[in-house]
Amino acid sequence: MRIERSIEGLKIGIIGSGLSGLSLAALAKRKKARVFVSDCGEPHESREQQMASLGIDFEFGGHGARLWESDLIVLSSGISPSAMPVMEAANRRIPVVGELDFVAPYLRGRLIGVTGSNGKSTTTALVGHLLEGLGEKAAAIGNIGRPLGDYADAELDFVVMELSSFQLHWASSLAVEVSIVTNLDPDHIDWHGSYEKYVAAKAKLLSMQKPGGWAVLQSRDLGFFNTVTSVRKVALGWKNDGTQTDGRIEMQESEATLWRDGIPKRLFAYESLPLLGRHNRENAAMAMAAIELLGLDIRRAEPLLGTFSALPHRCEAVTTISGVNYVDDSKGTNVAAAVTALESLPGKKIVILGGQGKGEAYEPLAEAVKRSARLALVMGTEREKIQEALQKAGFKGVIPVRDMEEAVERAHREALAGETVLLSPACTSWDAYPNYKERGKHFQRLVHAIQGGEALGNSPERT
Ligand code: UMA
Repeated sequence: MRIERSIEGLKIGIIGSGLSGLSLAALAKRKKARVFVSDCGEPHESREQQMASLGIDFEFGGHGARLWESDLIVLSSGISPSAMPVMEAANRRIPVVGELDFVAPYLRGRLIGVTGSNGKSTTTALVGHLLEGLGEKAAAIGNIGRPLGDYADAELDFVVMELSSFQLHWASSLAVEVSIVTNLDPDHIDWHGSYEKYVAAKAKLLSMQKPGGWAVLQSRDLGFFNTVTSVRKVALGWKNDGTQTDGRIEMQESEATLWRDGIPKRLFAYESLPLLGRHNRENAAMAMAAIELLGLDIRRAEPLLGTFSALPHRCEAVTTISGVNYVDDSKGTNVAAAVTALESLPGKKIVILGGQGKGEAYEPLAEAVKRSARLALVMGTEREKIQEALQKAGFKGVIPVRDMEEAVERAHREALAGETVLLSPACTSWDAYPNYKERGKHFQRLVHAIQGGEALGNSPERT
């Protein structure tokens, strides 16, 4: 359901008081609705202060009677369809709307939507960086950590949105001009119920798109989008597999080229890109293709790639100690991301794996670990499952550890010069941390403590 009319005076209940919930609440308040935020989690001081300062009523610790008086319930980004308040709202026939449908009517400017299993934050940030560098008023927002509601009514030329499968699941209408699906691999299976449903949520980005708009996709993923015929497709591949699409991105030896109507146009030379790995070349090629498809000047955009830096916790180089590189890829929260990190960084790895699982199979991870790691330190609630998969694949270097502190301490003791200690857990952080950023920061603090000569027992506490 999309919100088309004024919400002034409506009783709006917001589920969740995290980043997206607070932003939705502030937007509803600006639009003069009567806003009530309901969060089943523990009371949270800074959120309470923010809501109080905006004159927004709230509750923590459950979803109580006042929520059920709402005329409309709006969901934070990641609320599951099986969550209690969603079921209860259905019983009580209270309309429920997701974040995108609630905010989209207030977004100004040309819309670009980016989704995918991995690389979507980097690609979103890169498109935003290129647009800004070209002198456009642009913002890179959404799942990247900048909640959509904050950009309602902002006077922008371009809005680049990173969209999660959760946000897309709840969306019914979002007419982007160019969509990018960086890649599709299993992720969030527990939330969606199956890989097919996860992919169907992602495919909605194209089916909601403006007819005649452009979609930039991986050649190998085209099959998932067969039923969407209203948009023109550009398929990316490292080899021309002969697939017929409206355009294609050819990833060659040293540069990426976009072909349209039989005419090649160089997107960029790989040497212009300061990011590591083949996956980042694909992300950059998709971002540059979007710039071209929007009708902007890619010749002027190419040098701007050189001033783009890797996002934090995404294959981020932390430091080098005695010839050992420490790399923080805490954002590697699914198997495909960890496999990519393992395979795109040079040399042998000591990889730190584990956390909370998402219902994924670990066999592909085990194969990648076997190929490019010497040791794997496994922790968290998925410890036994990952250990079992690695051992089954015949990998001999599995070491179960208690927590991050023991993992870093052990990795430091075992690593040889020239090797890389890589945190790329293939799991979420939610069994031990509020989010992947805190997990990454904790890893980095521990590494810096070792570098400073501290014994890890005295290292700063996790926050
Ligand atoms: N809650 C309820 N009732 C429920 C369920 C949850 O009250 O039935 C409450 C929880 O107690 C919590 C709040 O809802 O307080 C939800 O908080 P959250 O931390 O899950 O979400 P936000 O802080 O709003 O952050 C969300 C995105 N999180 C998710 O989709 C899980 C952030 O993406 C996003 O950056 C942010 O909005 C701004 O748009 C994070 C993420 O992990 C990075 N995304 C997933 C991913 O990238 O794989 C999709």
